[in-house]
Amino acid sequence: QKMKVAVVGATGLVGSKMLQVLEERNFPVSELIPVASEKSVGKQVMFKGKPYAVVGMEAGIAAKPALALFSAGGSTSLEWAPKFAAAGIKVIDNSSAWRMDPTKKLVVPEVNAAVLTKDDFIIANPNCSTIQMVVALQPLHKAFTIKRIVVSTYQSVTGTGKKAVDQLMNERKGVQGEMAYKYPIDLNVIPQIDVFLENGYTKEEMKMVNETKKIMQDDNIRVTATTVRIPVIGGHSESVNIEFEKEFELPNIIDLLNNAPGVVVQQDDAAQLYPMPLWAHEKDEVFVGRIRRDETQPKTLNMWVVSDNLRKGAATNAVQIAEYLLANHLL
Ligand code: 11C
Repeated sequence: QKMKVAVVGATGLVGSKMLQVLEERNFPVSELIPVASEKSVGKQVMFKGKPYAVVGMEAGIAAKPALALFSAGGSTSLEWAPKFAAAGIKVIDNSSAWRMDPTKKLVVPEVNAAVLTKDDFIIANPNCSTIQMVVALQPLHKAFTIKRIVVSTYQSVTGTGKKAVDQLMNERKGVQGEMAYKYPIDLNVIPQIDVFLENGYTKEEMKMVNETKKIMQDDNIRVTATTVRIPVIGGHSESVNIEFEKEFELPNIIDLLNNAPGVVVQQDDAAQLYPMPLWAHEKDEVFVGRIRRDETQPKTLNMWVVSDNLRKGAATNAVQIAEYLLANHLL
């Protein structure tokens, strides 16, 4: 069953990754419709070796795709996703616009794809730092019930977009350019991702708190987060401290992670093997290592989780949702 697929925001970092992932995973696209804002209309994108001209929003709807993958920012999504949906087009949206809307599903296929039904016309793709964490946590939650999570992130500049990658590269070359951040990012660490909220946390931190509970379908899980930008490109890293309800044995944890869908354990202290963005770059899996007991309190674990934020954290997760819809006749 081949279908017309629109990618909205096709010229952005995540949009181009969506094209790459659709192609690599051989998603059955009969015709690609790259959609973007007016200033990108007429540009070309490449898909399966062929150039496609970028069209505007109205033309994207008029082309009647079965599916639209959106990565065009929250306000575009708020305005346009309902218009696509009203035309019978299934939208998988990578922005934060619909994630916490109780009428919309927030989906990481390894964790909660089963919530999807034929009636879901706007499906939300979670934040990158949340996705990689819940993929690693789900099998452990099932077995030992998570009570509390303390997470600190080390996030790639690609999460901000092309402007931030340019800032880092310009700084490395000593070239003056436009700043994506208020401060230099090269040779620096910025303990702020997105804007500050009234409670002193950033929006990114509260996304990790709220999205985790919604995806894992458990409001009792307590989550506290510190999210940090570092001068890295290949992916986001996270130090995660997890307190469980039940006692566990370490070999059992490693066994569960080894068998978890989408997870690769990289752990060999003697060989100094652990996950790093350098290796996670351009991979679809979530890499977990440095798995060890927190010796300061019972039933508590520390681990290190790394994934390519543009792939599993964005494009791959969206395409996996589309694959699930297709495989389960929900399109
Ligand atoms: C970052 N996590 O690394 C952000 C990017 O809600 O989809 C993705 C923001 C989002 O800056």
